[in-house]
Amino acid sequence: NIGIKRRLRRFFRKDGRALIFAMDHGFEHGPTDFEETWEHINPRVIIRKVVRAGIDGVMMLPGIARIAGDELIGKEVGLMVKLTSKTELRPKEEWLMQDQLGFVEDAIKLGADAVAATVYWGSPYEGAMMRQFAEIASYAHDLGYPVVQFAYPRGPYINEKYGKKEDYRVVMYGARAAAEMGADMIKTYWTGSRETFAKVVEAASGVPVLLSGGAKTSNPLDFLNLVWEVIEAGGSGAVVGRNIFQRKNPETLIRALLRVIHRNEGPEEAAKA
Ligand code: FBP
Repeated sequence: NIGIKRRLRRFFRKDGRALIFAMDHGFEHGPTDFEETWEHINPRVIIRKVVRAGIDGVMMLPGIARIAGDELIGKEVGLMVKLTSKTELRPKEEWLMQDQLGFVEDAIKLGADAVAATVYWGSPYEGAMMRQFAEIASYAHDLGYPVVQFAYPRGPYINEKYGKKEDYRVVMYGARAAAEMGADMIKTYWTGSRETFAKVVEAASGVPVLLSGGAKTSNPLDFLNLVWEVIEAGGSGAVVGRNIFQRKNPETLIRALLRVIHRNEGPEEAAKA
């Protein structure tokens, strides 16, 4: 499908890699995620910064795309609109479900280049999220739009059997399940080592696997190092939220991340440039 291929290229450079900024935290975690860098609660402010630093793509929910999507007009930056989420206001047992909050048509009207949805593999609500993803993907694919799966193993059975959600056997399983469902891009957790992440990439059988950033590291070099490991493992880049917007001046780190991702530079070298 040429539409899917063309739109994927709005995120991935010729090298097949991308750095994407994630900005759905005001919904998924709540505005307190922005407490330390409150000026970034205004999506225009942070989006201007990440675009200026050369980011490849931006991921947001439909409402923020309506508010600040015009910041991307005329820029070579892919727009990914995520169509599922959850708040942390709901009862904790329900945190294992993401619900649909918008439709493929909404994303298209906003000028999206891709749509995204989460599946918490292993959740008691896994079936509902699979159906949601299948509906979104079937419709988006018909119209030539790529679909990104945030493939996150999560749930009591996983903790019981594997000890943690980042165990590579479950992350690999989630990535494989996403590929089997027809995802065009997969975002998932770091598994703790290059060797294990390489297995996740292999299990995805050619569907690009991107790192889900995670909590801010106090030393930016640690995060650069993590992304470098992802690239060395065959990963296709990273989708990063807190490690970007929780820093007052994220441009320096973004530029260094782009050097690691697109120029194969090691973390120290990239940080010095
Ligand atoms: P981060 O880089 O801040 O982890 O952002 C990536 C992301 O997937 C966001 O899109 C989402 O809001 C957040 O992580 C969810 O994190 P979690 O469910 O692990 O708390």
